[in-house]
Amino acid sequence: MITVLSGGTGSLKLIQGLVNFIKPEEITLIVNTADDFEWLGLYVSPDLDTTIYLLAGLLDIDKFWGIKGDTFHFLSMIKRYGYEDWFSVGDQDLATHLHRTILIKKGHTLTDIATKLCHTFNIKVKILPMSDDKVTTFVKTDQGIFPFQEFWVKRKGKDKVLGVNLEGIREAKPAPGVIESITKAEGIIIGPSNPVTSIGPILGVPGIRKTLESVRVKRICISPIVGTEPVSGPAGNLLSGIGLEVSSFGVASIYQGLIDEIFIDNRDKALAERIRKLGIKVFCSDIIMKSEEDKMRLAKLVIKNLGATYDKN
Ligand code: FO1
Repeated sequence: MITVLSGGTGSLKLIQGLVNFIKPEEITLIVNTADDFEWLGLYVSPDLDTTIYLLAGLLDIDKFWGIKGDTFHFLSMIKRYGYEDWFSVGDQDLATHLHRTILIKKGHTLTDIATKLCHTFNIKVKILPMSDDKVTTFVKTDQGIFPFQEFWVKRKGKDKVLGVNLEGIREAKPAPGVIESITKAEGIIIGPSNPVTSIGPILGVPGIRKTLESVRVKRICISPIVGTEPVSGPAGNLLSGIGLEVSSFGVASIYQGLIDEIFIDNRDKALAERIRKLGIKVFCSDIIMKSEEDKMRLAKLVIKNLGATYDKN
C-alpha cells in the first residue's frame, strides 16, 4: 500500500498517473480539509470533492474543480435574491454539498461521508480526510484576514500574504485510519500541492508529522514549484508570506526530516547541492504534468524511486 498526502490540483494529477500502475485498493490518500467552509449554510469540502470527482471520472479537468458539463442555474437564481456568487457551485456539485450537510446534521463524520461517496461512485482508492475535526485556514494579508476560499477565490489570491493561521489545528485529531495508513505504507508520497495551505494543514494535525518522521519506508515529495513560480495555485505568495524562499529549496526546507527524496524540475538542477545539505536526496526530472503521458511518466518514476514493485495485475 502506498499513501499520498494530497491537496488539490498537483497531487491529483500525479494520482491520475499512479492509478495506471497501482491497484486502486493499494492507494490511500490523506486529503487536506482545512479549505473547507460553509457556503450558504452548506458544508463544502473542495479538496475532498475534487478528489472524489476525479476518481469518479466526473471532474471538470480544465478547471480542476467542479463537475464537467455542470450547469449553474441555482447560482444565477440565488444571485437574483441578492446572494454573492463568487464561489461557483454548479447544480450537480450542489447536490454533493447538500448531501454532506444533511449527513453531518445526522451525526456522520467527514470520514463516513467520504466512504459513502466512494461507495456511490465505486471508487476503490481509499480517501481519508486528514481529520474529522474542524480546521480552518485563515490567510493574514495586507488587506485583512480572510478564510482561505475568500483569499483565493473571491480576492484571487492577490493580496500580500503576511501569515497563515490554521484555526482548530491543535485540537484536531487525525481521522480514523490516517496514522495507520502512514505506519503500514510501503512508500509515502507528498504530492506536488501547496506546502503551506494544502500539505501544511495535514502535517499540522497532531500526530501526523511525528508518525511521518518515524517511519522507515521511503518518503518522496514532488516539488510544486519550478524556478520561482508555483506550477499552479497560490504557493508562491504563501511561501514568501511565511518567510520562505519561493523555490524547490524552500519546499524542501519545510519537509526536512519528513522526506528522503524530492523530485525537482530539470531547470532547478542548480538547487540540488543546497537541498542535499538538508539531508534530502534530489531527483531531477520534468515535473510539469500537462498530458496523460506526463502524468504516467512521472508516476512511474516516483514508484521506481520508492523502490516499490507494484503490479496492477
Ligand atoms: N475555485 C475557483 O477558483 N473558483 C470557484 O468559483 C471555485 C468553486 C468551487 C466549487 C466547489 C469546489 O469543490 C471547489 C471550487 N473551487 C473554485 C476550487 C477550490 O476552492 C480551490 O481551488 C481549492 O480550495 C484549492 O485546493
